[in-house]
Amino acid sequence: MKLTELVSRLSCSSHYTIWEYIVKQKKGTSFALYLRSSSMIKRFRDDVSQIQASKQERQMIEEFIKTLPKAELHLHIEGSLEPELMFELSSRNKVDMPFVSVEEVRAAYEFSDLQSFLDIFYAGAGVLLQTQDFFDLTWAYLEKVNRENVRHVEIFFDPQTHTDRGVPFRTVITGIHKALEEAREEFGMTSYLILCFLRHLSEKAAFATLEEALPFRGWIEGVGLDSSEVGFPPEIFERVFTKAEEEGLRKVAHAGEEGPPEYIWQALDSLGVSRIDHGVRCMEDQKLVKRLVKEQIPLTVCPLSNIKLKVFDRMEEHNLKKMLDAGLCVTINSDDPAYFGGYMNENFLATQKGLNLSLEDLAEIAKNGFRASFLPQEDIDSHLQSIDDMLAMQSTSG
Ligand code: ES4
Ligand code: ZN
Repeated sequence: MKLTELVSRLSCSSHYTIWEYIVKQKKGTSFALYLRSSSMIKRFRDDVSQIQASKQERQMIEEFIKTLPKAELHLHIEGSLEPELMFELSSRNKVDMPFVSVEEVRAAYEFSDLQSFLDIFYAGAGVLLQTQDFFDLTWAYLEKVNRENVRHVEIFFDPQTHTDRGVPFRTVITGIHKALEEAREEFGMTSYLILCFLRHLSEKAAFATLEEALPFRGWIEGVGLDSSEVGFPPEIFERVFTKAEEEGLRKVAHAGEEGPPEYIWQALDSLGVSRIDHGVRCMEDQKLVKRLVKEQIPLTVCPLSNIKLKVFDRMEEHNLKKMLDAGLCVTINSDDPAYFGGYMNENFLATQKGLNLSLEDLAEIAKNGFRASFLPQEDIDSHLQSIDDMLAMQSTSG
């Protein structure tokens, strides 16, 4: 550690007062530190080793998170549209944007709740028009998370956001699918695509979307339910989900992000989902927690999203650790990383820091990501084994 950094940290330390040490600045960059007594020197040394130890621990945790094999199960591909690509596509497609710079776009990402975010999110998706745009969007996400050691992804897409603007279903899915195929070849990354119905639109519109999807059935693993939650209970879509099930599709739904535990019950009982997206409000209903634990229904939690959308005020107040300790199958995901300030590793890091998660907690969460995935059991087992191997290495080296 540089002495400059140390001094700036020490000046925050309650052990020292301005009278106890003198800091002299030399040439504006380096510092000398004069300590007046031997007890102060001892205290100084103790503080130095404490700071160095906590910095080393932080680095070790960061390295551990980076190296952990991870699965992302809750990612809206339109939510990975970074402002730079948004600008590139707006000029390529000659679509007007109400912003003049990338900085201005980022500055607009201050949300008060889910709806305030969705308004901006749907506007941003307006630059996506051609197959190439959907390819570029998806490829940028896959390249990014490949560098974060994400080995498997299950990606949501919102066809209605595009078909309602006149972009054909085929255009959307072809671009996304091609990128997923390339990532499989180039990175060995596995993936599934999940079609989400927008719950602020009608049951009829959802049926029409499912019909449009059927010619591409082979490219789609499951269906989901997203968009504005409160006022749009899952049971509205019961018949659409039944039809999806008849087509052999898997079923998931957003529930209990802003909506009450009752919506989670409905997602389970009316829609028959095998996974709940978000689900953090389940903790308000102990009977529901019992059911989710017993059936090990996975919850795809998105910590940075929850902070950005004010589901919790601060990460320190997030209930993820309580959920984990209650025996729930909790996973960590990024939701809409371009809007919420972080991809997978940033979500793991911020949660670890806010809730003081142990390496064992982190490994368990990463394992849950694979357990909760739709991968064949033998693939799940091999990912779980690689995480166990990593933990074993850690305990021999640490
Ligand atoms: C979403 Cl965070 C969230 N919740 C519900 N629907 C969504 N679509 C995109 N992000
Ligand atoms: Zn979501």
